[in-house]
Amino acid sequence: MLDKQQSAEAKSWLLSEFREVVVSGQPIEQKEAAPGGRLIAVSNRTAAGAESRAGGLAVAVWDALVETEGLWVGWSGRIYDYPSQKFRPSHEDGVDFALVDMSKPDYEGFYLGYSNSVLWPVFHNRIDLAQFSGETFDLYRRINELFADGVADVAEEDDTIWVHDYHFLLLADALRERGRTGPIGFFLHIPFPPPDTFRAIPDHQVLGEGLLAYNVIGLQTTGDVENLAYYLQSEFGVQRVDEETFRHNGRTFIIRHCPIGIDADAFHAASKLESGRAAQKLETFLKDRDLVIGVDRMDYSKGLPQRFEGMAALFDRNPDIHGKVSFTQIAPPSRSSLEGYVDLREELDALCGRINGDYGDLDWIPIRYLARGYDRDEIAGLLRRSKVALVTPLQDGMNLVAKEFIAAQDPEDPGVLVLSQFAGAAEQMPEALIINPHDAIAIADAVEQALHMPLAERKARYEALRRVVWEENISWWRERFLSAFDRLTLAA
Ligand code: ADQ
Repeated sequence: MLDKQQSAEAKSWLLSEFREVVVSGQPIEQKEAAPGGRLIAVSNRTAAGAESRAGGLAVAVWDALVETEGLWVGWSGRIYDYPSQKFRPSHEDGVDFALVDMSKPDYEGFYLGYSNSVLWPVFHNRIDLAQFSGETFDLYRRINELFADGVADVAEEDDTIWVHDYHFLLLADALRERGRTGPIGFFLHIPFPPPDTFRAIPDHQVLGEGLLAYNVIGLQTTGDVENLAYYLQSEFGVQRVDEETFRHNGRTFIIRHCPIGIDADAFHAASKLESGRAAQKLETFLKDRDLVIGVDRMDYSKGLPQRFEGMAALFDRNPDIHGKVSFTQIAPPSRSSLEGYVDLREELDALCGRINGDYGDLDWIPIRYLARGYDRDEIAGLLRRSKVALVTPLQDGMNLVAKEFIAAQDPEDPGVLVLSQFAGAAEQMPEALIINPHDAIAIADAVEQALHMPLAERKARYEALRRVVWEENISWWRERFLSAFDRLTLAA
């Protein structure tokens, strides 16, 4: 069984006493948060099995739970023909898990359907790609209830439940229906869209009410906070008490801007260790050319075709760099059974072929595009070897690759980050070369500027970016989110 005692010892940063939550002098709710409460993370994908620790969410939550010996509730990653409603306990490298298998119809309706064919596109400003359907919404709601049952089975009232991402907008509501009054927080890894974009979802009010059942909501940027705040105020008459404190129906909750960070020390160390291996592997292909790199999941939000067009514009306008600069894009396919993703793959294949055909030579391939994953350490080494990183999503909650690129650099000879104004990271990283990812010429100009940037300017930009990546790292993020629960008490 799950070892609650063991997990309980490592959560000193959690709520630690009985509390009366009070705002403006009025008691608004009674909450029991006794010593012994632990952290329970809930997310669709977990990091059970080392091979699954590559995605942004997996990496961030794994690091947080390892440090605190927490419990992680989620999907096992397995799909079966029969329904499964039992969460199975397991333990791995200091973290307890409770995992559930999914039936094929549930996976298709909940994960591929509502989560990734409605919420993902709408939240990334692509209403045109959304496939609204009452049927998949019902499945979404049912899986949120299934998870609520799983969490209710393992959670004590004094545990802090930390729910992750758009798959579980309705989880707190379902837990409240099951009688839970203890603290529940929610962190959204993707952007929260402008209110009218969110309103395009036929069930937006149910989702909005679902969010109101959380005590703490964490979002990546101040823009996301304003979008959600404005939506809740205008749709439900929620009252804003201060920048991050809100009241509704006698309850108080916090919406806090919590930009996610990385383990900068670990990434930096890996990049130093691995840069030799990366150099060796790249030698034949790269020779003494400058490397421009992109590392992304293959997703339409990442702006990959636009980035390829930007590189084509660079080669078109600068014949003198032919043979001297190479662009490598690493892009492992994800959600590849969905239409938008199939189209993207075809578009990238065609673009890459065209650009190499137009500009390449017998001894030079302008664009290398690798549709596969690499381990984190190898990515760290590659980022260190790169002169320029292109992080140019059309919309992105944060984008960890931007921070990883900075963490990987040699302080004495740092590379230059070209960053989309629509990545959440742009708010914290204004010293990058900020561009509009829809503008191929702007991308080309920024890469040209980066390739010619004097060392002193590269160092000055790097130093400013380094500060934020190290100071606002993964531990800072976790503490910033969890300390919002204390703010509920302090608001008295
Ligand atoms: P993602 O959309 O997955 O995450 P991102 O933030 O870039 O995007 O994180 C990707 C992670 O996977 C990085 O750590 C990166 O190094 C790794 N990765 C990418 N390509 C890889 C490859 N080919 N092989 C191995 N590893 C690879 C979501 C949101 C983001 C938000 C994160 C965290 O969409 O906006 O930053 O969650 O909150």
